[in-house]
Amino acid sequence: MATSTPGTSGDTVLIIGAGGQLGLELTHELRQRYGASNVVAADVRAPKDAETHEAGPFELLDVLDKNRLTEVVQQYKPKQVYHLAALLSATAEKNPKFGWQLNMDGLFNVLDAAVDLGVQQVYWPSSIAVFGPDTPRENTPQLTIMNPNTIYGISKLAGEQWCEWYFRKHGLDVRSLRYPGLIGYKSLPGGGTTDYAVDIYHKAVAGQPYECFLKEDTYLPMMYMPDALKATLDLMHAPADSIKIRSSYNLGAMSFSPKEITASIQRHLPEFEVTYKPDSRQQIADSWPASIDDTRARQDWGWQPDFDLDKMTDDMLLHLKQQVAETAAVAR
Ligand code: VAH
Repeated sequence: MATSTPGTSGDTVLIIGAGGQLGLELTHELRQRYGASNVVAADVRAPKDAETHEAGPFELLDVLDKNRLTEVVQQYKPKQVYHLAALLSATAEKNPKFGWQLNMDGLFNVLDAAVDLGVQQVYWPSSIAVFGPDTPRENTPQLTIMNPNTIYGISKLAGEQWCEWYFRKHGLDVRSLRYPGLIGYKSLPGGGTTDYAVDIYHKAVAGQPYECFLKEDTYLPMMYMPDALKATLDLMHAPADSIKIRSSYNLGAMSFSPKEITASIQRHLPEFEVTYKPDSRQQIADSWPASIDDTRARQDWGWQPDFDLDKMTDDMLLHLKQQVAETAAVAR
């Protein structure tokens, strides 16, 4: 089935969870590419940033409300739906039953609406959280032992299998990536175990010390947001017959520890200090891979990251310092 590129003939794209860390950045990126009026942002609460609200259409949508979801899909007839709404790892551990409900029933509602209402493509993010403590931690393969021990990871692993089932049984073109920890300057993360790697930059730019909730030598796979956006759109634009994995692709860019990101920041801010006070998120981090083998993504649809740790740090600090200066100018 030929799929038209959204935004060309006025085709629309719907982003569910547009207010989240990835959703906000993906909304901005897609609006630049397809035209703001063709990208509908939807979230359970009104967006904090004016751009998402003012630049293009916004709909209040709780993805657990099937009738409201049907209403929005029938109104805009999107060619693509990006379903990003979920509870992340640390939050879901504190609220496991709702975490399961939102991550699973939300996905079912979107998959069913796509099949019933003729949505051409669905994107759904998975995570390295699908791996568990007995998964090989170094260069974790695409196919390996998968015994996640967080509700978030269990829901993402189950979701991957459901996406593959909807592809096999209904022919739905649903695509997915196992994101590593994502780091960006445009939006604050919410409830992730990897979020220390965002918080640390904000503290450094504010001239404050940072107390890290993971041990200094905790290696985790990470990715700068521009690379995550590039991978997502490369995957969604790839020809359908090049997508050989319909559960979810391993995706990697770099791995680092809190000690290494601190040293990277200190290249610019030598006075910056970090202390370590591991909390419950340490156990989650210890159950995840240290590095990812994403050979299949590179082979099937040409994945290639652009950012390493120091290049990300240079860009993050540049933009965060600009944000601080702009905020100060407005305050004057
Ligand atoms: C989390 N940022 O920490 C997410 C991500 C690999 C981690 O899925 O829960």
